[in-house]
Amino acid sequence: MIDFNADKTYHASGLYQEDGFRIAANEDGANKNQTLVFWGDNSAHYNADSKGNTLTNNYAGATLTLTKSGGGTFSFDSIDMGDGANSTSSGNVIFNFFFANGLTSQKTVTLDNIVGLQTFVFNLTNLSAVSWTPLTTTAKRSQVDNIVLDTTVPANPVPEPASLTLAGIGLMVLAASRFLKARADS
Ligand SMILES: [Ca+2]
Ligand SMILES: [Ca+2]
Repeated sequence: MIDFNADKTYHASGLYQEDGFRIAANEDGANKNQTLVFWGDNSAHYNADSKGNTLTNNYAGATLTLTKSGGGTFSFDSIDMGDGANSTSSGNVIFNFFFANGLTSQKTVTLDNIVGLQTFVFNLTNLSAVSWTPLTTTAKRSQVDNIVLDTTVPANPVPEPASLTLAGIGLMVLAASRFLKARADS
């Protein structure tokens, strides 16, 4: 789980890495390296995680993209989100999901007008990237925390042909033994 809690002081950046994952800002120009903001203990009222820290998108409409460092597929289970200043602002954030097979999907979530984090569950597998962009006026900044990811889920949970064959042989042996027993009993 990416919890951002290693950062306890205010600072800005354009790239964050934790647990073998990276989150990068897409913005071009002067603001690129200041898009990701850690409010830290000095701005605790902005920080939606009272026990640690979050990652805030500090520029309106900027897209953040999550990938594995060095590439690879992963599962995206859930993410906690709040508005950028931990206020009562609500609004929409659009998620884009990029699957390893080249397909994409999109989902818009609505941040509520309650202070603090709320959890959005996705449970999507075989992803190569996830990006999100705050859309509406009051939520053009957003903060994220507790991103639950899984890299251990098999890329393809369908049984291997070899194990299917073994199961098939097992069934044939069982049927044959029943047939022989039936003959012996008669
Ligand atoms: Ca945190
Ligand atoms: Ca909220």
